[in-house]
Amino acid sequence: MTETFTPTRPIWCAGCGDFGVLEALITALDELQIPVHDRMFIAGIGCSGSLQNYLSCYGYHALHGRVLPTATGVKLANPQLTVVGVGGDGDGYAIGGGHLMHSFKRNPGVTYIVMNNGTYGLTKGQASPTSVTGFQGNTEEDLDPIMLGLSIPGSTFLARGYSGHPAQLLQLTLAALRHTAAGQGLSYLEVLSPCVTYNDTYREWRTGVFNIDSEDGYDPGNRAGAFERMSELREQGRLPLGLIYQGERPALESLALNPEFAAPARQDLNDPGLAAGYREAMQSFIR
Ligand SMILES: Cc1ncc(C[n+]2csc(CCOP(=O)(O)OP(=O)(O)O)c2C)c(N)n1
Ligand code: SF4
Ligand SMILES: [Mg+2]
Repeated sequence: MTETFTPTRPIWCAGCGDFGVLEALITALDELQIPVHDRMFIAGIGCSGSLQNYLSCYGYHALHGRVLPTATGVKLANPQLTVVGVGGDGDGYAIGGGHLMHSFKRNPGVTYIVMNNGTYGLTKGQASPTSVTGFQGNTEEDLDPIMLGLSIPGSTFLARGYSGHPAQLLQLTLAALRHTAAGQGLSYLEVLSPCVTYNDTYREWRTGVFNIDSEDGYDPGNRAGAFERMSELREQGRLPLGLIYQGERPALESLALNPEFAAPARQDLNDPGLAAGYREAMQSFIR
């Protein structure tokens, strides 16, 4: 079957952090033995959004900023799929920012990976919501989406990796995929992924990151404690990496779908009760 999903070669600039995310995903999907035909990637618009072309999977390039609602719809239509959303900080936090908070609240069974480079890479380096003050004349404070996630009680998995730390990034990618596969809903993984062409942050991030996974006494199950620690680290100008919060709550699809009926994409279209409705629906698209 794998011949059906022949990936193309990445067209990213040499040194782009997105290579690290791609590598972690390829390894994690193989390690978890997720069949190629069960992988559904929803990609945003941006350099990061081309990731779905580079690994063996089904892929759909969503409208700019609409990764999460599209991925949620896919999961509700066919909960058996491993649904992964991928995109950038512009796609996910600017034009798609409203969907992020509602997705934390809804908790759909989707793994969402944001490649945060603090800029709009594809459109040549404008400021994004995570750009630091002063970047391209930016007068605003940068957004911390992990703290946003912590402030929304429905969120269940919040982590941050760095493409410069590939071993930890692989572990976080595996943990995110496992969280969602266990029926716990949205696993959100932000990856610090430098744009070497328009915002080369390798130098700042090498010293700025702080590994919370190796901090004695840090409890990722304690939301209030996590918020407090994230606030302290932000005050100190540090960028926390690791599993920041993990809680338990059933995924949206297990609450919203009626278990007495097959999910929409798994219904038998030969069923005479459905065939007429299906024909009618198809007919409605024909002028
Ligand atoms: C509706 C709409 N508005 C604006 C654009 C132009 N546009 C394309 S990509 C992009 C932002 C990309 O930034 P990001 O999501 O951070 O991805 P990156 O390229 O940095 O990976 C913008 C504004 C668009 N394609 N569609
Ligand atoms: S412009 Fe930046 S984000 Fe886009 S491929 Fe190049 S390094 Fe990566
Ligand atoms: Mg970006």
